[in-house]
Order: sequence, then structure tokens, then C-alpha cells
Amino acid sequence: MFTRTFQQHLAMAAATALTVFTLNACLAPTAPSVPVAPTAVAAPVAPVVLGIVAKDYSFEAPKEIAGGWVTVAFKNEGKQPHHAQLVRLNDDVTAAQFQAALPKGIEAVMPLITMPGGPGVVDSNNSQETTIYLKPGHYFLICLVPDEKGMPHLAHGMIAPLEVTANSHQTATEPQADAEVKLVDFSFALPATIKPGAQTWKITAASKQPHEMALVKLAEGKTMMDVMAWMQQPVGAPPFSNVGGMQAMMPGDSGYLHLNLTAGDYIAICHVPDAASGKEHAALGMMMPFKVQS
Ligand SMILES: [Cu+2]
Repeated sequence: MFTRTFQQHLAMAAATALTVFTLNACLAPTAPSVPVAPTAVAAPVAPVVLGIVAKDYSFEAPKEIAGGWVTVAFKNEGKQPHHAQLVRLNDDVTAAQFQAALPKGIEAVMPLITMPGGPGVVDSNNSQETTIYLKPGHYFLICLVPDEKGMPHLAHGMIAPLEVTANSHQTATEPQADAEVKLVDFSFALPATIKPGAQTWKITAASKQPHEMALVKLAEGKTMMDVMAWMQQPVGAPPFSNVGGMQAMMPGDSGYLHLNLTAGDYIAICHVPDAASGKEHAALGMMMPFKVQS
């Protein structure tokens, strides 16, 4: 079931950005003097940074940001694990309609929104950065991580509005990736080998349903079976730590996940509910173990 395909992506900027000038003209006194205009190579424009701090149970974040490629820099200063799922209200949907739908559950909310991703779950005092594309519109940050009773943190007030405005300045350049990951119905296509250290993955939902990729690192001696058992019945300390990931994205969307993993055993998990059965995609096989080793 867990087929893993190799999707190594090579940065090609160096090959295309180089321009070779020949300077032999200045050695020949009789050569006509032709002024050479320097070839302008557009410097990459860094994404705007949206800084978010999570507490138990609130977000501290700007209320407005310019759209385009935005690096969402998320820090969890709470004691509980948290994430920041960004949701964009459809153009004809009001904030009041969205908030009225929230208590009715995911089936009522999904037709009103799209999801561009966001920083995945991290434990207390950890952080996660993702670079995602935000088109102008009315957004909310929400945290859907369940408390010990299974209630999403959203129900404790972990929701904040965000206005994304049209970017009147130079728009940011799409980031470069070291590796590519595909989210499919219902599996992950991960890089064949994953080394420790700083790296950026391009995450694409090559699928019919929205997906996410939560990353957990197994505790010493624990297995994927232990993780599955704990997810069924979350009693006591989890057999893993939450080390980030990419929140739910719509089919066809891509985003960038900035990682700095240490060596060890990990599992990629999708908690998005299936459109037909309502079951978590994890229960349909969207849980994949992988190893980080040098
Ligand atoms: Cu999924």
C-alpha cells in the first residue's frame, strides 16, 4: 500500500540565470565601439512574512497582509500542540456565515471555503515555516488540533480573522525547492532519501480531495502501530512528537515547507476527513513511515 516514488527536484536557476559576456572588443583598436547594455537579471523577491504566535488558546497575528507568496512563520508558545490552518472564504461568503457554519461541522464549512495550507502541528516551544500563495480575500486562521476531550481548539476560541489585500508592490518570487512531495488520494509520494538539516519541500496536492501532511517523529522504540493506537484512543503521553508539516491544501495547490529534521523515524499523516465516509484520510491509508538519516 505504501508505495514511495522518487521525486527529486533539481534547482535550475543557476543554469538559466548566467549570461556570458565576451570582452574581446576592447583588445582590437579598430573594432567599432558598440555600447553593451548590461543584461538585467531580476533579483528574487523574498516573500512577505506573516508571523503567528499560538497560545492556549489564541493566535497573535497581524489582521492584514499583502497577498502573493507569503512565508507563514509560526511559533507555538502554548503548552498544547497547535497549528495554523488558513482558510479563505469564497467570494460570496461573509464572515458571519462562516462563523455560523463552524459549530455545524466540517460538512457545513467546506462548501464556504478554500484552504491554501499553513504551518502544521508543532509541540510547545517549537516553530514551523511554510510559504504559501494567498490571493486577496477574507481569511481566518484556525486551530483544529483536538483537546483531551476531542474538541478542536477552535471551540476554545482559537480563531483569528486575516484580510489579504492586493499586493501593490513587487510580488514575491516562488521559492526554490530541494525536493518534491505529492499528496494523492490516499497516500504520500515522498523523496526516496531524506537527509537531516535545513531543506525546503514543494508540496503539491495532486488529488481530487484536499490533503495535508502532518509530520510526527516516533519516540524511541515506538512504531506506526503505536501511533495508530494512540490516535484511536489518545490516553497518556503520545508515542511521538509533533514536528510540523503542511496544513490542508486544495486539489492542484502547491506550497513550500521549510524543514530542519533530525535523524530518526517519522510518519506523515493526513487528518483531513474523507468527503464520502467522513473518516480521516489516515484511516484510508494516508499514513506513511519514513526515515531521516545522513
Ligand atoms: Cu488527505
